[in-house]
Parts: sequence; structure tokens; C-alpha cells
Amino acid sequence: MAPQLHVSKRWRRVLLAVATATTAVALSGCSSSFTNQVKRIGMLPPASDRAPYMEHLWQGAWIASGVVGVTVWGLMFFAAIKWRRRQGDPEIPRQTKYHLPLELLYTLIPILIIGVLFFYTVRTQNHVLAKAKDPQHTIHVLGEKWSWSFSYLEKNNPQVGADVHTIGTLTDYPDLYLPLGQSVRFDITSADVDHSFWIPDFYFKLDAIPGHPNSFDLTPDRLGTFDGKCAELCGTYHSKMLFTVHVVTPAQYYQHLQQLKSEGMTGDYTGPAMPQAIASESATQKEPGK
Ligand SMILES: [Cu+2]
Repeated sequence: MAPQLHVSKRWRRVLLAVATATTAVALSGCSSSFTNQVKRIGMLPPASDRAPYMEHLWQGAWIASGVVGVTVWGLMFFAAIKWRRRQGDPEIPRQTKYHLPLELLYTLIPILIIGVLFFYTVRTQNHVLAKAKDPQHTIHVLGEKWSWSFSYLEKNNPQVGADVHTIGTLTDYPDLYLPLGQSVRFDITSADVDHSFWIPDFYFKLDAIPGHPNSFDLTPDRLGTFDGKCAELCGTYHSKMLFTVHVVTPAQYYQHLQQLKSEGMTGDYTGPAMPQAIASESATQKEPGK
């Protein structure tokens, strides 16, 4: 018996060492981007100055949900095992009614949880929606069935000297250029129905409501190309309301605006453009031989 026990212990040590080494190797093999993604609980890497507030709220909400979930499941399984029905137990166990401390507890704990979530949500909202004192750029975003137009209101900026715009269509998704590290005000309007202007990497989304202009400010703080989309089901081609965001250096930003100016895309665009686009698309589809 004794030698067998000795071998068993040694094997256990060996297995433990192998498991530890494998785990260490597996963890060290994870790229830093993967590790960071796990820390962000699946959220995209933040790309604006407002994103970290949303990120922290998201992480906090997940941690709180995890603690509540584990506690509830733990108590359920504990109760189910500890007070399971045994042989000789009565048909119906002792019933507990009007247990005041218990009822107070399960009323107050949810109120406390909601209160904490409410506090952090309002605090985050105040940070995210705070207006910049004097935004360096203003962009008018117009949503319409079914694309976006972006007007860069730069006529008072000597580097551009005009308002310039880009009009998106169903077949030609628009590009939105933003200068790195400079504050931008987005004025959001709609020409027809409700849309929602959403750039996931900015952790920001705001509705475009007809007759009710909305606005928000942020500063892009990561160079790159990001996806933008409509987050409000707005009709047949809602899924085509896509656009691409380019966060570039201020010099590249002005270069793009100068190009729009040279192409004659001047003025603050107020729509509508898409009915023409739809007509041209159906005309293309009807064209014989195509
Ligand atoms: Cu839409």
C-alpha cells in the first residue's frame, strides 16, 4: 500500500506541475490585445475621450451582475442540497410566511442594487453628454432613408473657408473624416424618420429625430478607420445605412476638406438626396443586360 501511495502523490505533483506549466504557457501565449479585450469584457478598444466612461460603466455593470448571479445561484444550490427531501420527511415541509426581516431584505437589496446602478449611470451620462466649451469643429450629420450626409461647417475657419459636405447613397457609403485630438460637435438631424447615428468604437450613439435636432461633443483620440451605422430600424434599407469613419491627423483632415471644396461640394447640406439614389438604383436594376 505504502509504495502505491507514494507513487500516487508523486503523480499528483507531476500532474499539478504540468497543469500549472500548461496554464502559464497558455496565458503567456495570449496576445496583449486579447488580454486587453478580456479586461474590456468584449468591448472594442475605445477611440474617443468619452469612451472610457462608458467602458467603466459597462465593466462595473458586468461585475455587479456577476456577483449577484453567483450569489443567487450559490444560495439556490446550497438550499436545494442542504434542505433536500430525505426519507421519512413530511410530504410538505414547514412553510414560512410573513417573515418580516426576510421580506425586508429581499425588498431592500434590489432597491439598493438599482440605486447603485442608477447613480453610476447618471454620473456616466453627465460625463458623456458634457458639452465642450468651444468645440474646434462642427459637423452637421443628416440621416435620411437610407444613408448619411456630413457637412463640415468650416466657413469661418481660414484653413478651409467654406462649409463642405459629403452625401452618401445606397450604393456609395459615405466617409466621415475627423481630426485626431480635436473637439468636434455633431449636430444630428433627420430628413424623414427616426435614425440613430452610431460609431461603436466611440461608444457613442445618438438618435436623429425629424424636427428635433440633437447634438453631442467628443474628441477622437485614436487614429484609424472605424465602422459607423444606423442603430434605429428605419425601413427597407436600414441595414445599408453604413458609413466609414476616418480619424486622421488635422493636416489630413484639412486636406480632405479642401478636396471636397475643390470638387464643388460646398454648403451645409440639408437633403433630401436618397429618393434620387433609389430611383437611379432601380433604374440600374431594370436596365437590360445587367
Ligand atoms: Cu436609419
